[in-house]
Amino acid sequence: MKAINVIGLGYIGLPTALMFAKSGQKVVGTDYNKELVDKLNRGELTFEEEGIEDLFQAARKNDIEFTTQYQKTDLYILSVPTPFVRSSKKIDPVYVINVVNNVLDVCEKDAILILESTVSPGTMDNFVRPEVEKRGLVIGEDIHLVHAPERIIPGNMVYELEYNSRTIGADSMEIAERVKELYASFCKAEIVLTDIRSAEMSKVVENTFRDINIAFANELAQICRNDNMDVYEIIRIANRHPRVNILNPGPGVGGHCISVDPWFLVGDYPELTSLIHAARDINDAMPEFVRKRMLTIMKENNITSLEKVGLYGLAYKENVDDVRESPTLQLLTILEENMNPGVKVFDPHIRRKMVDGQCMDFEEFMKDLEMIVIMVGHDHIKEHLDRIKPLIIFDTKNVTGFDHAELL
Ligand code: SAJ
Repeated sequence: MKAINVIGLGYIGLPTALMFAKSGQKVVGTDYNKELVDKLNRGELTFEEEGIEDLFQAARKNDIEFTTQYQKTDLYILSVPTPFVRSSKKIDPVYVINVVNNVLDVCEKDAILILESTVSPGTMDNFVRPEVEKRGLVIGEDIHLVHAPERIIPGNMVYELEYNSRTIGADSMEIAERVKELYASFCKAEIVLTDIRSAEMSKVVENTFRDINIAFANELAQICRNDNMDVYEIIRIANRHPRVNILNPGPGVGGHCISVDPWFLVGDYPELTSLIHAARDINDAMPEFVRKRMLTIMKENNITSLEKVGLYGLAYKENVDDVRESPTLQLLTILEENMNPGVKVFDPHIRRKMVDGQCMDFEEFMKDLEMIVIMVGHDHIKEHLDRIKPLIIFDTKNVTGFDHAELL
Protein backbone atom coordinates (compact mmCIF):
# COMPACT_ATOMS: atom_id res chain seq x y z
CA MET A 1 0.00 0.00 0.00
CA LYS A 2 1.30 3.46 -0.90
CA ALA A 3 1.39 6.13 1.78
CA ILE A 4 -0.85 9.17 2.02
CA ASN A 5 1.47 12.10 2.59
CA VAL A 6 -0.25 14.68 4.82
CA ILE A 7 1.57 18.01 4.60
CA GLY A 8 1.18 20.41 7.54
CA LEU A 9 0.65 18.87 10.96
CA GLY A 10 -1.29 21.65 12.66
CA TYR A 11 -4.80 21.79 14.07
CA ILE A 12 -6.35 20.19 10.98
CA GLY A 13 -3.53 18.20 9.34
CA LEU A 14 -2.60 16.25 12.46
CA PRO A 15 -6.06 14.92 13.41
CA THR A 16 -6.72 14.15 9.75
CA ALA A 17 -3.46 12.20 9.44
CA LEU A 18 -4.24 10.32 12.66
CA MET A 19 -7.76 9.48 11.49
CA PHE A 20 -6.48 8.05 8.20
CA ALA A 21 -3.87 5.97 10.07
CA LYS A 22 -6.45 4.75 12.57
CA SER A 23 -8.67 3.63 9.71
CA GLY A 24 -5.86 1.46 8.33
CA GLN A 25 -4.20 3.71 5.72
CA LYS A 26 -0.42 4.01 5.59
CA VAL A 27 0.32 7.65 6.48
CA VAL A 28 3.37 9.87 6.45
CA GLY A 29 2.90 13.24 8.14
CA THR A 30 5.24 15.97 6.95
CA ASP A 31 5.92 19.33 8.56
CA TYR A 32 8.82 21.74 8.10
CA ASN A 33 8.94 22.32 11.87
CA LYS A 34 11.51 19.77 13.08
CA GLU A 35 10.74 20.39 16.74
CA LEU A 36 7.07 19.55 16.14
CA VAL A 37 7.99 16.43 14.14
CA ASP A 38 10.41 15.24 16.86
CA LYS A 39 7.74 15.78 19.48
CA LEU A 40 5.20 13.71 17.56
CA ASN A 41 7.76 10.97 17.01
CA ARG A 42 8.35 10.88 20.78
CA GLY A 43 4.62 10.25 21.16
CA GLU A 44 3.84 13.73 22.48
CA LEU A 45 0.90 15.73 21.21
CA THR A 46 1.26 19.35 20.19
CA PHE A 47 -2.13 20.73 21.25
CA GLU A 48 -5.10 19.88 23.46
CA GLU A 49 -8.26 18.48 21.93
CA GLU A 50 -11.04 16.27 23.23
CA GLY A 51 -10.36 12.64 22.26
CA ILE A 52 -7.09 13.28 20.43
CA GLU A 53 -4.97 11.26 22.91
CA ASP A 54 -6.92 8.09 22.16
CA LEU A 55 -6.84 8.82 18.44
CA PHE A 56 -3.07 9.34 18.61
CA GLN A 57 -2.57 6.02 20.41
CA ALA A 58 -4.80 4.18 17.95
CA ALA A 59 -2.98 5.71 14.97
CA ARG A 60 0.46 4.89 16.37
CA LYS A 61 -0.52 1.23 16.67
CA ASN A 62 -0.98 1.29 12.89
CA ASP A 63 1.28 2.67 10.16
CA ILE A 64 2.12 6.34 10.68
CA GLU A 65 5.38 8.25 10.80
CA PHE A 66 6.29 11.93 11.07
CA THR A 67 9.07 13.59 9.14
CA THR A 68 10.25 16.88 7.65
CA GLN A 69 10.62 15.22 4.24
CA TYR A 70 8.07 15.06 1.42
CA GLN A 71 7.34 11.51 0.25
CA LYS A 72 7.33 10.11 -3.27
CA THR A 73 3.81 8.78 -3.48
CA ASP A 74 0.51 9.23 -5.36
CA LEU A 75 -1.69 10.96 -2.78
CA TYR A 76 -1.10 14.21 -0.90
CA ILE A 77 -3.27 16.12 1.54
CA LEU A 78 -2.21 19.72 2.09
CA SER A 79 -3.28 21.51 5.23
CA VAL A 80 -1.30 24.69 5.64
CA PRO A 81 -2.13 28.20 6.88
CA THR A 82 -3.94 30.56 4.52
CA PRO A 83 -3.67 34.01 6.09
CA PHE A 84 -5.05 37.19 4.59
CA VAL A 85 -3.04 40.29 3.77
CA ARG A 86 -4.26 42.96 6.22
CA SER A 87 -4.01 45.85 3.76
CA SER A 88 -5.75 44.22 0.76
CA LYS A 89 -7.87 41.63 2.68
CA LYS A 90 -6.93 39.13 -0.04
CA ILE A 91 -5.55 35.67 0.62
CA ASP A 92 -1.80 35.30 1.02
CA PRO A 93 -1.23 32.03 -0.86
CA VAL A 94 2.48 31.77 -0.08
CA TYR A 95 2.27 28.60 2.05
CA VAL A 96 -0.02 26.87 -0.43
CA ILE A 97 2.29 27.72 -3.35
CA ASN A 98 5.36 26.52 -1.44
CA VAL A 99 3.93 23.16 -0.46
CA VAL A 100 2.42 22.58 -3.91
CA ASN A 101 5.89 23.06 -5.41
CA ASN A 102 7.49 20.78 -2.85
CA VAL A 103 4.94 18.11 -3.73
CA LEU A 104 5.46 18.59 -7.48
CA ASP A 105 9.20 18.06 -6.93
CA VAL A 106 8.68 14.50 -5.68
CA CYS A 107 5.22 13.18 -6.61
CA GLU A 108 4.54 10.24 -8.93
CA LYS A 109 2.82 10.71 -12.28
CA ASP A 110 -0.97 10.63 -11.90
CA ALA A 111 -0.79 11.70 -8.25
CA ILE A 112 -3.76 13.36 -6.54
CA LEU A 113 -3.12 16.57 -4.66
CA ILE A 114 -5.89 17.39 -2.18
CA LEU A 115 -5.96 20.88 -0.69
CA GLU A 116 -7.82 20.94 2.64
CA SER A 117 -6.93 24.47 3.74
CA THR A 118 -9.68 27.07 3.48
CA VAL A 119 -8.91 29.30 0.51
CA SER A 120 -10.51 32.23 -1.27
CA PRO A 121 -12.68 31.14 -4.22
CA GLY A 122 -10.44 31.00 -7.28
CA THR A 123 -7.23 30.11 -5.42
CA MET A 124 -6.84 26.83 -7.27
CA ASP A 125 -7.27 28.56 -10.65
CA ASN A 126 -5.25 31.65 -9.88
CA PHE A 127 -2.36 30.26 -7.84
CA VAL A 128 -2.16 26.46 -7.93
CA ARG A 129 -2.84 25.59 -11.59
CA PRO A 130 -0.18 28.05 -12.84
CA GLU A 131 2.46 26.39 -10.63
CA VAL A 132 1.65 23.01 -12.18
CA GLU A 133 1.47 24.33 -15.74
CA LYS A 134 4.76 26.22 -15.36
CA ARG A 135 6.45 22.83 -15.13
CA GLY A 136 4.88 21.62 -18.35
CA LEU A 137 2.69 19.16 -16.46
CA VAL A 138 -0.84 18.46 -17.69
CA ILE A 139 -3.59 18.72 -15.07
CA GLY A 140 -5.88 15.71 -15.32
CA GLU A 141 -3.09 13.53 -16.76
CA ASP A 142 0.14 14.10 -14.83
CA ILE A 143 -1.53 15.37 -11.70
CA HIS A 144 -5.08 15.78 -10.35
CA LEU A 145 -6.17 18.73 -8.23
CA VAL A 146 -8.85 18.41 -5.56
CA HIS A 147 -10.22 20.77 -2.94
CA ALA A 148 -11.67 19.01 0.12
CA PRO A 149 -12.16 21.76 2.71
CA GLU A 150 -12.20 20.68 6.32
CA ARG A 151 -15.18 21.55 8.52
CA ILE A 152 -14.21 20.35 11.99
CA ILE A 153 -14.68 22.63 14.97
CA PRO A 154 -11.93 22.97 17.58
CA GLY A 155 -13.23 21.43 20.79
CA ASN A 156 -15.10 18.67 18.94
CA MET A 157 -12.73 17.83 16.10
CA VAL A 158 -12.36 14.11 16.57
CA TYR A 159 -16.11 13.53 16.63
CA GLU A 160 -16.74 15.88 13.71
CA LEU A 161 -14.04 14.24 11.56
CA GLU A 162 -16.16 11.12 11.60
CA TYR A 163 -19.65 12.59 11.60
CA ASN A 164 -19.58 15.87 9.63
CA SER A 165 -20.65 15.84 6.03
CA ARG A 166 -17.75 16.67 3.68
CA THR A 167 -17.35 18.38 0.32
CA ILE A 168 -15.03 17.15 -2.44
CA GLY A 169 -14.37 19.52 -5.33
CA ALA A 170 -12.57 18.08 -8.37
CA ASP A 171 -12.23 18.62 -12.12
CA SER A 172 -13.53 15.14 -12.93
CA MET A 173 -16.14 12.97 -11.27
CA GLU A 174 -13.85 9.96 -11.54
CA ILE A 175 -11.21 11.61 -9.34
CA ALA A 176 -13.90 12.98 -7.01
CA GLU A 177 -15.25 9.44 -6.55
CA ARG A 178 -11.76 8.09 -5.78
CA VAL A 179 -11.21 10.76 -3.16
CA LYS A 180 -14.68 10.20 -1.74
CA GLU A 181 -13.88 6.51 -1.26
CA LEU A 182 -10.71 7.46 0.55
CA TYR A 183 -12.44 9.80 3.02
CA ALA A 184 -15.23 7.28 3.47
CA SER A 185 -12.64 5.06 5.20
CA PHE A 186 -13.42 7.10 8.34
CA CYS A 187 -16.13 9.65 7.46
CA LYS A 188 -19.57 8.20 8.22
CA ALA A 189 -21.55 11.20 6.94
CA GLU A 190 -22.59 12.27 3.46
CA ILE A 191 -19.75 13.21 1.10
CA VAL A 192 -20.90 15.69 -1.53
CA LEU A 193 -19.11 15.92 -4.88
CA THR A 194 -18.81 19.17 -6.80
CA ASP A 195 -16.39 21.29 -8.81
CA ILE A 196 -13.39 22.99 -7.22
CA ARG A 197 -14.71 26.59 -7.33
CA SER A 198 -17.98 25.58 -5.64
CA ALA A 199 -16.07 23.72 -2.93
CA GLU A 200 -13.86 26.76 -2.32
CA MET A 201 -16.81 29.14 -2.19
CA SER A 202 -19.10 26.97 -0.05
CA LYS A 203 -16.46 26.62 2.66
CA VAL A 204 -15.86 30.38 2.86
CA VAL A 205 -19.63 30.96 2.80
CA GLU A 206 -20.15 28.64 5.80
CA ASN A 207 -17.76 30.61 7.99
CA THR A 208 -19.08 33.92 6.69
CA PHE A 209 -22.63 32.87 7.57
CA ARG A 210 -21.54 32.26 11.16
CA ASP A 211 -19.61 35.53 11.33
CA ILE A 212 -22.64 37.53 10.17
CA ASN A 213 -24.88 35.78 12.65
CA ILE A 214 -22.50 36.39 15.55
CA ALA A 215 -22.27 40.04 14.44
CA PHE A 216 -26.05 40.29 14.64
CA ALA A 217 -25.97 39.03 18.23
CA ASN A 218 -23.15 41.45 19.06
CA GLU A 219 -25.03 44.37 17.55
CA LEU A 220 -28.12 43.43 19.55
CA ALA A 221 -25.98 43.37 22.70
CA GLN A 222 -24.88 46.93 22.00
CA ILE A 223 -28.43 48.16 21.29
CA CYS A 224 -29.69 46.53 24.48
CA ARG A 225 -26.84 47.94 26.57
CA ASN A 226 -27.64 51.40 25.25
CA ASP A 227 -31.17 51.24 26.63
CA ASN A 228 -30.72 48.85 29.52
CA MET A 229 -32.49 45.85 28.01
CA ASP A 230 -31.45 42.28 28.76
CA VAL A 231 -30.07 40.93 25.48
CA TYR A 232 -29.97 37.34 26.73
CA GLU A 233 -33.62 37.41 27.76
CA ILE A 234 -34.55 38.93 24.40
CA ILE A 235 -32.56 36.34 22.42
CA ARG A 236 -33.99 33.53 24.55
CA ILE A 237 -37.52 34.68 23.80
CA ALA A 238 -36.91 35.41 20.10
CA ASN A 239 -35.37 31.96 19.66
CA ARG A 240 -38.68 30.37 20.67
CA HIS A 241 -39.91 31.42 17.24
CA PRO A 242 -39.63 28.36 14.99
CA ARG A 243 -37.62 30.19 12.34
CA VAL A 244 -35.34 32.32 14.54
CA ASN A 245 -32.00 31.11 15.90
CA ILE A 246 -29.86 33.98 17.15
CA LEU A 247 -26.32 33.15 18.28
CA ASN A 248 -24.59 34.40 21.42
CA PRO A 249 -22.99 37.80 21.79
CA GLY A 250 -19.43 37.75 23.09
CA PRO A 251 -16.23 39.75 23.53
CA GLY A 252 -15.21 39.26 19.90
CA VAL A 253 -14.67 36.63 17.25
CA GLY A 254 -11.34 34.87 17.38
CA GLY A 255 -9.74 31.82 15.84
CA HIS A 256 -8.11 31.43 12.51
CA CYS A 257 -11.28 30.70 10.54
CA ILE A 258 -14.32 32.85 11.16
CA SER A 259 -12.32 36.01 11.79
CA VAL A 260 -10.30 35.49 8.58
CA ASP A 261 -12.33 33.78 5.85
CA PRO A 262 -14.99 36.49 5.32
CA TRP A 263 -12.15 38.90 4.51
CA PHE A 264 -11.36 36.77 1.45
CA LEU A 265 -14.75 37.75 0.01
CA VAL A 266 -14.39 41.39 1.02
CA GLY A 267 -10.89 41.50 -0.51
CA ASP A 268 -11.98 39.96 -3.80
CA TYR A 269 -15.42 41.59 -4.12
CA PRO A 270 -15.19 44.93 -2.27
CA GLU A 271 -18.18 46.42 -4.10
CA LEU A 272 -20.46 43.47 -3.35
CA THR A 273 -19.79 42.70 0.28
CA SER A 274 -21.20 45.55 2.38
CA LEU A 275 -23.06 43.17 4.73
CA ILE A 276 -20.07 40.85 5.14
CA HIS A 277 -17.73 43.78 5.68
CA ALA A 278 -20.04 45.38 8.25
CA ALA A 279 -20.29 42.09 10.16
CA ARG A 280 -16.49 41.80 10.29
CA ASP A 281 -16.22 45.37 11.56
CA ILE A 282 -18.87 44.79 14.25
CA ASN A 283 -17.13 41.66 15.52
CA ASP A 284 -13.69 43.27 15.38
CA ALA A 285 -14.97 46.21 17.43
CA MET A 286 -16.18 44.03 20.32
CA PRO A 287 -12.90 44.10 22.30
CA GLU A 288 -13.14 47.92 22.35
CA PHE A 289 -16.77 47.68 23.50
CA VAL A 290 -15.58 45.37 26.30
CA ARG A 291 -12.83 47.82 27.26
CA LYS A 292 -15.26 50.72 27.59
CA ARG A 293 -17.76 48.62 29.52
CA MET A 294 -14.99 47.37 31.77
CA LEU A 295 -13.91 50.93 32.62
CA THR A 296 -17.52 51.91 33.35
CA ILE A 297 -17.97 48.99 35.73
CA MET A 298 -14.66 49.82 37.43
CA LYS A 299 -15.78 53.42 37.90
CA GLU A 300 -19.18 52.40 39.29
CA ASN A 301 -17.39 50.22 41.83
CA ASN A 302 -14.63 52.69 42.72
CA ILE A 303 -11.88 50.52 41.33
CA THR A 304 -9.18 52.92 40.28
CA SER A 305 -6.39 50.61 39.16
CA LEU A 306 -6.33 47.91 36.51
CA GLU A 307 -3.97 46.02 38.79
CA LYS A 308 -7.04 44.93 40.78
CA VAL A 309 -8.69 43.58 37.63
CA GLY A 310 -8.13 40.14 36.11
CA LEU A 311 -8.96 38.96 32.61
CA TYR A 312 -9.97 35.31 32.68
CA GLY A 313 -9.22 33.48 29.41
CA LEU A 314 -6.62 34.01 26.69
CA ALA A 315 -7.72 31.31 24.27
CA TYR A 316 -10.01 32.36 21.43
CA LYS A 317 -12.86 30.29 22.84
CA GLU A 318 -13.82 27.82 25.54
CA ASN A 319 -11.82 24.68 26.32
CA VAL A 320 -9.16 25.08 23.62
CA ASP A 321 -5.52 26.14 23.90
CA ASP A 322 -5.46 28.12 20.65
CA VAL A 323 -4.92 31.89 21.00
CA ARG A 324 -5.01 32.90 17.34
CA GLU A 325 -6.94 36.18 16.91
CA SER A 326 -8.06 35.86 20.52
CA PRO A 327 -10.38 38.66 21.73
CA THR A 328 -8.37 38.85 24.97
CA LEU A 329 -5.15 39.51 23.05
CA GLN A 330 -6.99 42.19 21.06
CA LEU A 331 -8.29 43.74 24.29
CA LEU A 332 -4.78 43.73 25.81
CA THR A 333 -3.43 45.49 22.72
CA ILE A 334 -6.04 48.23 23.08
CA LEU A 335 -5.38 48.55 26.80
CA GLU A 336 -1.68 49.00 26.08
CA GLU A 337 -2.44 51.63 23.42
CA ASN A 338 -4.42 53.47 26.08
CA MET A 339 -1.38 53.39 28.36
CA ASN A 340 -3.07 51.48 31.10
CA PRO A 341 -1.78 47.94 31.31
CA GLY A 342 -1.17 46.26 34.66
CA VAL A 343 -4.17 44.02 34.34
CA LYS A 344 -3.71 40.38 35.40
CA VAL A 345 -4.46 37.55 32.96
CA PHE A 346 -5.03 33.84 33.44
CA ASP A 347 -6.02 30.91 31.26
CA PRO A 348 -5.83 27.34 32.55
CA HIS A 349 -5.36 26.03 29.00
CA ILE A 350 -2.42 28.30 28.13
CA ARG A 351 0.62 26.93 29.84
CA ARG A 352 3.25 29.12 28.18
CA LYS A 353 3.87 32.71 29.18
CA MET A 354 2.50 34.92 26.44
CA VAL A 355 1.68 38.34 27.83
CA ASP A 356 2.65 40.73 30.62
CA GLY A 357 0.64 40.23 33.78
CA GLN A 358 -0.11 36.59 32.94
CA CYS A 359 -0.38 34.34 35.99
CA MET A 360 0.45 30.71 35.51
CA ASP A 361 -1.60 29.66 38.48
CA PHE A 362 -5.25 30.37 39.40
CA GLU A 363 -4.43 31.14 43.05
CA GLU A 364 -1.80 33.68 42.05
CA PHE A 365 -4.37 35.26 39.67
CA MET A 366 -7.03 35.46 42.38
CA LYS A 367 -4.68 37.05 44.96
CA ASP A 368 -5.85 40.62 45.78
CA LEU A 369 -8.25 40.60 42.81
CA GLU A 370 -11.30 42.86 43.12
CA MET A 371 -12.84 42.43 39.69
CA ILE A 372 -12.78 39.58 37.18
CA VAL A 373 -13.62 39.93 33.49
CA ILE A 374 -14.64 36.58 32.04
CA MET A 375 -13.50 36.59 28.42
CA VAL A 376 -13.75 32.84 27.82
CA GLY A 377 -16.26 30.41 29.30
CA HIS A 378 -13.88 27.52 29.96
CA ASP A 379 -15.31 24.62 31.99
CA HIS A 380 -12.61 25.48 34.54
CA ILE A 381 -14.32 28.74 35.54
CA LYS A 382 -17.70 27.05 35.79
CA GLU A 383 -16.07 24.70 38.31
CA HIS A 384 -14.67 27.64 40.33
CA LEU A 385 -17.77 29.82 40.59
CA ASP A 386 -17.69 29.79 44.39
CA ARG A 387 -14.18 31.25 44.31
CA ILE A 388 -15.09 34.20 42.10
CA LYS A 389 -18.53 34.88 43.62
CA PRO A 390 -17.32 37.53 46.10
CA LEU A 391 -15.68 39.56 43.32
CA ILE A 392 -17.11 42.21 41.05
CA ILE A 393 -17.78 40.20 37.91
CA PHE A 394 -17.99 41.32 34.30
CA ASP A 395 -19.17 38.18 32.53
CA THR A 396 -18.87 38.74 28.77
CA LYS A 397 -19.87 35.12 28.08
CA ASN A 398 -22.86 34.95 30.43
CA VAL A 399 -21.62 31.78 32.11
CA THR A 400 -21.78 32.58 35.83
CA GLY A 401 -25.52 32.97 36.31
CA PHE A 402 -24.90 35.32 39.28
CA ASP A 403 -27.41 38.13 39.80
CA HIS A 404 -24.62 40.54 40.64
CA ALA A 405 -22.60 39.73 37.49
CA GLU A 406 -22.45 42.52 34.93
CA LEU A 407 -23.10 41.32 31.40
CA LEU A 408 -22.13 42.72 27.97
N1 SAJ B 1 -18.59 32.94 19.00
C1 SAJ B 1 -19.45 33.91 19.52
N2 SAJ B 1 -20.79 33.63 19.59
C2 SAJ B 1 -21.30 32.44 19.17
C3 SAJ B 1 -20.43 31.47 18.62
C4 SAJ B 1 -19.07 31.76 18.56
O1 SAJ B 1 -19.04 35.00 19.92
O2 SAJ B 1 -22.51 32.25 19.27
C5 SAJ B 1 -17.14 33.22 18.91
C6 SAJ B 1 -16.27 32.23 19.66
O3 SAJ B 1 -16.17 32.55 21.02
C7 SAJ B 1 -14.96 32.35 18.90
C8 SAJ B 1 -15.42 32.60 17.48
O4 SAJ B 1 -16.75 33.07 17.56
O5 SAJ B 1 -14.21 33.45 19.35
C9 SAJ B 1 -15.36 31.41 16.54
O6 SAJ B 1 -15.74 30.25 17.23
P1 SAJ B 1 -16.67 29.10 16.62
O7 SAJ B 1 -16.81 28.07 17.67
O8 SAJ B 1 -17.91 29.69 16.09
O9 SAJ B 1 -15.90 28.58 15.35
P2 SAJ B 1 -14.37 28.11 15.06
O10 SAJ B 1 -13.64 29.28 14.49
O11 SAJ B 1 -13.76 27.44 16.22
O12 SAJ B 1 -14.61 27.01 13.90
C10 SAJ B 1 -15.27 27.40 12.72
C11 SAJ B 1 -16.42 26.41 12.41
N3 SAJ B 1 -17.25 26.95 11.35
C12 SAJ B 1 -18.60 27.02 11.46
O13 SAJ B 1 -19.19 26.67 12.45
C13 SAJ B 1 -19.35 27.52 10.27
C14 SAJ B 1 -15.85 25.05 12.02
O14 SAJ B 1 -16.88 24.18 11.62
C15 SAJ B 1 -14.83 25.21 10.87
O15 SAJ B 1 -14.24 23.96 10.52
C16 SAJ B 1 -13.74 26.13 11.35
O16 SAJ B 1 -14.32 27.41 11.64
C17 SAJ B 1 -12.69 26.24 10.26
O17 SAJ B 1 -11.60 25.66 10.42
O18 SAJ B 1 -12.96 26.85 9.22
